[in-house]
Amino acid sequence: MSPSDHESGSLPPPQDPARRRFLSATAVAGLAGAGLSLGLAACKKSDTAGAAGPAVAASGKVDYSKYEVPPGQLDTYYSFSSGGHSGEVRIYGMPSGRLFKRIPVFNMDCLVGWGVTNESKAILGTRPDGSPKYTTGDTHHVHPSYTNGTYDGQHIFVNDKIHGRLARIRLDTMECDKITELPNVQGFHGVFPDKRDPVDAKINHTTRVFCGMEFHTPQPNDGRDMDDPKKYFCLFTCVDAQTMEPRWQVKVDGNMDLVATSYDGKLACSNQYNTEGGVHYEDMMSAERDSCVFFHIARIEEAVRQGKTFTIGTSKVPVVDGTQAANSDPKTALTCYVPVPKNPHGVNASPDGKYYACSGKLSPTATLIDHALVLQWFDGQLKTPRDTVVAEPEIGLGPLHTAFDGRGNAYTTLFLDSQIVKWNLEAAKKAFQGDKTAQAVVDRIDVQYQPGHGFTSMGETREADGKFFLSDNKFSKDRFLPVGPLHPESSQLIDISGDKMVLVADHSVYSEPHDSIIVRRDIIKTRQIYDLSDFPNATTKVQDCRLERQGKKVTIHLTSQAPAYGLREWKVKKGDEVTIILTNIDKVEDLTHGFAIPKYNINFIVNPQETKSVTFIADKPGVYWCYCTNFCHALHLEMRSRMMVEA
Ligand code: CUK
Ligand code: CUA
Ligand code: CA
Repeated sequence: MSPSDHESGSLPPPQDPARRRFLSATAVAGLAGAGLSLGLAACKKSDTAGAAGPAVAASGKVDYSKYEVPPGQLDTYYSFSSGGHSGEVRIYGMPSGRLFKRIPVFNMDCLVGWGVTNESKAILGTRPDGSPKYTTGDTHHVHPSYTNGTYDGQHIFVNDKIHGRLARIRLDTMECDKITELPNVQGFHGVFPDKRDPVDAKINHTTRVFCGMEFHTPQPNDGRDMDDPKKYFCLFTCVDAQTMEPRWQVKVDGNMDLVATSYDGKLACSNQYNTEGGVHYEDMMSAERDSCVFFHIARIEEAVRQGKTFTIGTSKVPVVDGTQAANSDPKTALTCYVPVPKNPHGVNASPDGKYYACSGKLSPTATLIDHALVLQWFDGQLKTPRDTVVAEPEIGLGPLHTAFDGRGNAYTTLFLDSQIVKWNLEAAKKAFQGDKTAQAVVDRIDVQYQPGHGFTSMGETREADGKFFLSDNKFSKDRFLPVGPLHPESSQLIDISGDKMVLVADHSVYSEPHDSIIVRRDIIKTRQIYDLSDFPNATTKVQDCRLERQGKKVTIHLTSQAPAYGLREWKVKKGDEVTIILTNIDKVEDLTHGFAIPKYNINFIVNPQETKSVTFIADKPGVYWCYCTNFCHALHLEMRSRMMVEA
């Protein structure tokens, strides 16, 4: 975006506050330069002055104090947020916007020691030299496990777009416990757990996690077919939520972007912006329509059981053919490709289980697809997949993601308009049926600026409570103190409990959250401390601390207890392979110790009653003070042990 773009004058006369106009113009000019023509007529003037919101006085003034969390009081919600190309997941309090924790997942983290300790490396996967296989990650979508259509507080699943990995986080410790690399997948973008079993009525919780693949590649991607993009294809992967092993994959036409699942467990779906199979962006937007592809889970699993599968390269995961050519008879089809306007982004299931909203992105529309009608298509009762569409309201420019309030309204982020638009599902359906009096759009509010994902409190569950909407915006520009060329992103809190949306807080967030979820705090039950018995290698008493040598392998069994480690010093020889197993035997909640060795690149923490280990080659003779990094005691600075490496 060059400064001249701001004056490009290709927009209707300004009506909104200057700052909003500034960015919209930039973004639209940028896209127009890319050969895009957008229906600018759809850009309507916003009307956001809150009058009926619950914290808005008759004067029109918002009582912001209602949304503050005073000292000593706790938030009412957790917000779990992806960290984008930071590779992590973050936990915030809502409505305060306080950052509580950053959970390292695919990234290195020298506070926790993620990528440093043997335990974290075992989860991350290693190279033959013992270093982590990858040290970069790109998290986009976080979704917890479900029971009875709502969050059960067990796990959160998060994708890694860059290396095609799925991670699971335990919600009792808020730590990653498994990472799975999906076979033959590049650009793993959308992820969603199932909400119940499609066949067994007794299984009312998450047992599968569905993973979309955005970047089509030759299969296997080993150097073959590189110049023949027609042979490239994508895979939709089902991972077992318990074992985290891939169960099966589906070959699909086109790409997959976001993923959503039904409340009855029967369907999963993914929006597709590149049904063209293009390799350049012009090709990817050449068709007027793309698709939202639906997967019939029970039929796919039956096909896998019957062995109607193939494998790709060295992967043993069974693959079924979900291409349109192989699924022309609805009554046996594994997939249903519903046409939607060009290059959609985002698909979300409504909390009543009835609809999927697919955002237009390059079309100023949202497409509402009826769940029951998709099932009817699979039963052969509909003429075409397009007959499953029950509404397609014009909502504004650059629609990306949709959230729901549980009262029949949808809230869609408008990237180009820098707005959130509230639209009513029933009104949109009536308008689609030709009722000229029906008005789908009921409210709009400006956000600062260019929103990506938006999400409502409990909005992806049956318990959607319609209280808050968070808009995670891609640009913050002038909303915060300047901090150099890299700006923070803005996450804006909107009260949606009334007829009118009311902006009630600007929170800054580190680049770059994509998706988040807002979870009622009573659902989350965390452990206060670890349990020593969970660690077979724990050293439970100071007296048990020792050095064990087997040839050149040295193991140091060590405890930490404020303000000392269980051994004051130890000696090893140059060239020894040293493993330090450290158990924090302090039982006091919050009493964490650290362990760092200068020049050896070792740095990690142990929480109360937790055990972690590190292994390294003692290749540098000399004295190295192993010291505590986590302030734990008045003698925290004195908490150190001497490692002597003999030449
Ligand atoms: S994608 Cu980022 S704003 Cu990865 Cu969910 Cu739409
Ligand atoms: Cu132990 Cu600081
Ligand atoms: Ca397209």
